[in-house]
Amino acid sequence: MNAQIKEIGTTPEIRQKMLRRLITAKPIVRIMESHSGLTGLIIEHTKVEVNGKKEEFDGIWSSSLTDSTCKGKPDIEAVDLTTRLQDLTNILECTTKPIIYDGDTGGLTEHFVFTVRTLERNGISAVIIEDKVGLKKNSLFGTEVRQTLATIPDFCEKISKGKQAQVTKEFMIIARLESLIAGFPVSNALERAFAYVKAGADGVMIHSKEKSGNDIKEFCLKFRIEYKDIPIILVPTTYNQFTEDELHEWGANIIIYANHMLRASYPAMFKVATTILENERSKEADALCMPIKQILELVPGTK
Ligand code: SPV
Ligand code: MG
Repeated sequence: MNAQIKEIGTTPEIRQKMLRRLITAKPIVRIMESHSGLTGLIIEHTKVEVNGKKEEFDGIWSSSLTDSTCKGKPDIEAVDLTTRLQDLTNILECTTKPIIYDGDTGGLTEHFVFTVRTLERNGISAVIIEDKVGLKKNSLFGTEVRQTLATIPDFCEKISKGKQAQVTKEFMIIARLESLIAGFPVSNALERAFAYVKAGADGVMIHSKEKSGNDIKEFCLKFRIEYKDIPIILVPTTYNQFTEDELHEWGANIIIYANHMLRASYPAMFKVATTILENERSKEADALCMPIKQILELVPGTK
């Protein structure tokens, strides 16, 4: 049945609803970054069997970092929604899994309400917006760069205006807490998280670049005392020694692998480029490349 649905594709409505269903049905919803139709296809179709259990990705992360990097632009909200939607459309065309959109700061509240509707119309399940203001810099810089937090009332207003603007019941606005990234303690993140949930946030994403994971664990355990059911989203890029099961024990619902498709492809492409330059021909690069026959058969309908 599932395979049949996949073959005929999906509708924006069916796709959008799927994320909430997965959150209810699964201990951990596993999301992988995609920045192109091709990476979308990998996420859609890759399946493995571990100890007799079939594993696959549940959905797709549309990352501002990888969308920007692919365009040779810095991750500072320089790539606008319209441009990002072009790539997203390629992903929508060849996948059926739910999509979470990285909305950066959400921009001005007056603009964010339009972003919400545009994403909904395209069948996106959720947008995550982060509580920063000013020129946004990637969170993984931490305090190396200026990271200015929004005031709690301002960010609450952005969340509640976004919730009022949405047309469907299912669309989710997830509040991303940047307290730990900006050098503030867990207590600051918790205070904000509680306020954002009261303002209508459908979930919270707590981010950190600390490797130990202690700050994230403390946040999750304390947040769960107050809210049993509000989804917690984690992006374990730096604290990736923990398994999904372990993160679930802390209280997490969604795990996002935020940049791995892009980080995997760049070294592979760079190696091929340097190998061709070093040898002044491509023969030595053959071993590093997919066979021609395989690329021709990769996308159905190419023949
Ligand atoms: C992204 O993928 O663009 C993110 C996650 O926002 S991070 O890069 O870790 O800030
Ligand atoms: Mg981002």
